[in-house]
This record gives sequence, C-alpha cells and structure tokens, in this order.
Amino acid sequence: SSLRVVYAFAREMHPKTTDVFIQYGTAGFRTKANLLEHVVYRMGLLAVIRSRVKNGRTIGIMITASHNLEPDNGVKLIDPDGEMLEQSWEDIATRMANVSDNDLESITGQIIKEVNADMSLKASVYIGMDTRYTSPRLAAAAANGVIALKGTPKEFGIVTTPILHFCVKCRNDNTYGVPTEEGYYEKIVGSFKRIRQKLSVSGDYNTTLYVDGANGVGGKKLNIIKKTLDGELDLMLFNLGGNGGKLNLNCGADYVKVSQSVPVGVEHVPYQRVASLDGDGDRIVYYYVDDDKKMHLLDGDRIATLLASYITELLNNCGANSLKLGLVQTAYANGASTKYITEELKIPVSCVKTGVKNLHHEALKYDIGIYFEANGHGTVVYSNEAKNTLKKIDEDGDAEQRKSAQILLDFINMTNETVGDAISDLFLVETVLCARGQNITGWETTYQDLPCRQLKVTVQDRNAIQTTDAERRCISPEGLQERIDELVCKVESGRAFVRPSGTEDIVRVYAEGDTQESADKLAEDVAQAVR
Ligand code: NG1
Ligand code: ZN
Repeated sequence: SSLRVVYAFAREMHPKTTDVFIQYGTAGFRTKANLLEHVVYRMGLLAVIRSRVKNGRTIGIMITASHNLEPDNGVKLIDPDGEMLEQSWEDIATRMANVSDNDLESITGQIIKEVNADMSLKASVYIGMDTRYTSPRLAAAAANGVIALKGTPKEFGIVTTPILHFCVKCRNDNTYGVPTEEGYYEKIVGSFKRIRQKLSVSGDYNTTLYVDGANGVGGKKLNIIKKTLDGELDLMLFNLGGNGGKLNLNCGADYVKVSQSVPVGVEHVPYQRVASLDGDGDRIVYYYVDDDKKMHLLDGDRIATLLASYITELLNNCGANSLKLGLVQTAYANGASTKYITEELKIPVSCVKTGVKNLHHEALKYDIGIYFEANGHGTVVYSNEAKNTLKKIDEDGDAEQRKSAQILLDFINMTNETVGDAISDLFLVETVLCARGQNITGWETTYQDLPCRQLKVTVQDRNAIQTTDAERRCISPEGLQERIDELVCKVESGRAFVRPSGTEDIVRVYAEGDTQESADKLAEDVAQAVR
C-alpha cells in the first residue's frame, strides 16, 4: 500500500538515530537539534491525523527552541484556533516520537484508530520556523511527514511563533484576519496606526523605542514593520542577527529577566526605554538603565498590570462595567504585582501552573482575560460577549462612550489573542504609554517589585519533585516543603518555591525577599535543600 512506501521512506530519509526518550512538554519537544529530525517528521504525520480529526481544519507546526541557545531546536503543534495542542494529544505525540522506525507504521495505524481519524479527508498543515541554521532542514522533514500521509503543507519560512499561530487561526476563522504574514502586519500594525490617529503624543511620552531583538526572528520582523511606520514610533533596533551576534547569547528577554542584567549588543542611554524580545518573538520585557547604570526591569507582571489598568479605564469610560475582567499569573509573578492588582486595581487574579496553555485556558473564563508569565509571555483574550458589547456601545453610546469603545475595539484588533506575542504586546504597551503621556519611569512608579532570584539546580531525577497549589508548594520528596517553610520564615516578605522545569533537565528555584541580599540567600539556601 502507499502507507508502506511512506514508512520505508521515513526510515530512509528521517531515521531515528537515538534511543533517548523524548517528551512533549510545556513547549513541545525541545532538545539538541541533531536529535530531532525523526521527531519532526513524525509530527508532520501527526499533524495530518490531527487535521483530519478536526474535519480538515488547519494545524500548525512551529520549529523553534525559543529562548534556548543556537544548538537546540524544537517543535510544537498548533491547534485550529491558534492554541497550543490539546493536552490529551501530548501523550500521543510522545508515543509517535519514541517508537522505533520498525514500529512506526503499526503505532501510527493504532493511533489513527484510537482518535477515529477519517483518513479520506483533506488535511492542511501550516509550517513555520525560527532563524536557527538547523530549522530549514527540520521544516523540510515536517513537510515530508505531511506529504507522506497525503496532507497539504504550506511553508511560511521564517516567522515568529505568534505569526504562525495567528495564520492558523485566520485560516480556520476568516473573521479573524488574513492568514499571511502581510495579513498579520495589516491587522496588528494597522490597528496601532489607527489608534495613534485618535491619540496625541503628549506629556512625558517619547516615540523613540530601543529594541533588543535577541538575534532572532522578532527583530527581523520589526525591521520590516519599521519601514511602514510613519513617525508613530521610532524604532532603534539592535541584535538583529548580523555582526556575529549569536541567537539569545547574553541577550534577549530570558537573559535580561533571569540574569537581571542588560543584554550585550544594545547601546544604553540613561532612561531610554528598551524592549527585549526572545528568540522566536513570543516574549517581551522592558527595561531602562538609570544614571548609575543600574538596570530597572519592567517584566511580564508589569505589562499585565499596565494593560489591565488601561482596559479597565476604557471599560469605565464607555460604561461597559458589566464585563468581567480578570488577570492570570503563575507562581513566578512578583508578590508586589499580585498585591497591586488585588489591592489597588481591585481586579480578580488567579494563579495557575507554569505553561502558556494553562494561563490561556484560565483567561478564557473571563469576558476579558489578561494573562502574563513574569518572563514576558502573555496576551489578552476577549469573549464574543465582550466584543459584541463594545460594538453595540460604538453604535448606540454617547460621544464619550463611543470614543472609548472605538479605542478599545482597535486595541482588541492590535492584540494577537491566540498566544503571547512580543510584537503585538510592544504595540499595546506603546499605546498605553502614549495614551497616558507616560515615560518608563512613570510606568515604573505604579508599584515596587520585591527583590527576587531564580536559580537552576541540577539533580539526578527532577521529577522526584512533585508540586501542588499551582506549583507553590511541593508534596515530595518528603520533608522538603517543611525545610523551605523554615527558610522562608526567617526572611522578611519571604516567599520561595521549587519545581521541575518542563523544558530543561533541571529544578528551578525561585525566591523573594525584602532585599536583594535576602532573596539571593533564600534562593541559595533553598537550592541547597534541593541538592
Ligand atoms: P520551564 O522550563 O518549565 O520553567 C519555561 C518558562 C515557562 C514557559 C516555558 C515555555 C520560566 C520560569 N519558565 O518553562 O514560563 O515560558 O519555558 O517556553 O520562565
Ligand atoms: Zn519564545
């Protein structure tokens, strides 16, 4: 049969060359790039099966290892609404990835039966990749997998992860936009320009923004966008991948956030705001350096509170107070941000387990759900109810109400609701700062972060650590939580937790305290307790 040929082809073209077990984790499969070719080929097969289970709707495959260094790569699947792959399929993906070449045919057949896929249907798969030199080869393997099961691949070449999510969503729901890179610019950047025409640049806001592109795809795309801007924003782009700059090496959002220091490759002018992106353009943090060259970080929590307060203001102005707005964070959210949201903004906040899919799904429970990881991955999602309410106000409201409703509708259009998106988030932040006539220090004064520290600990078996309460407490190994409690007690405003990473073979330690010294010491003491 033709399937026979397919599997023979797999063995020859994309053979499994390793016996190391690989798991579909929080960010799909991620490991050294040279161990991934067979995995990606098989994800091509699986994407076709998934597309058929979804009645021929388009599925996405993104080749990226995000903020990891150049030698790594990864692959993740995108579901029809532009969301992360449904959780129950993660195990199926893991089975597909680990089966031997000899058993690939029978396991694939078994899975097709289990998920009840009608293999006579059409199947459509969108494939995108980041700038890694190993990505084109992997994207080709994915396309081969799609073709093998008679699906139709469409390759987008080098795109940010959120651009691919956006295109998948648009292909399956044409009310959302046009499923091309240009369609993305048209919607996101077009809305930004439209809003700018309604606002005036005033107060302390300055249109100059520096950007650290992490030597990845996000900076490259901003370079395209930059040429279409008309003075609304003056982008000064750094770390675009030229001049020997290495992807994510001592630069990018993850580096800035975790090391709490400025990236290499960026010119630093005191008080100039800088946006730092990660390697695949789905995370963003802001920072500036002061006169003493001290870095001030405005992370994902800070972006979330900025957006939440602005949206709340617009909702009040247009009289749409019945819409329920909520914020979603993880245990990594700075305690000061949670306090500010609850006590000052008086917005409900929930805490979920690390991993974008968890945040996204929790956010969908609100009419307007704002979710951000402290590391800068996040977005806002709006229910149909919210969108319809605002459209109605735009038609029936008084002049003041209509004005706010229109700004909010543009704000929604500027948002990539499918997933956290550095480019979209950048335009959202710039819009709020402009609307408020605020500079980065003005934004910073809303609350003061508690000093914090993140550490990585290498252990024999990271899964020996099991957690509960949205990862804020651990239930095994025995005695560890008691020890952490003892250490936390000794620190003013102390908080600490540990959890196994879903993307690296390490345990992550997080600690907060009233001073940097106490946070550092608490993190070190907890790390010691884990070792
Ligand atoms: P792990 O390695 O599970 O901590 C990291 C990030 C997540 C998420 C994923 C996917 C932290 C502490 N963790 O997960 O928030 O972004 O990568 O990229 O930042
Ligand atoms: Zn990323």
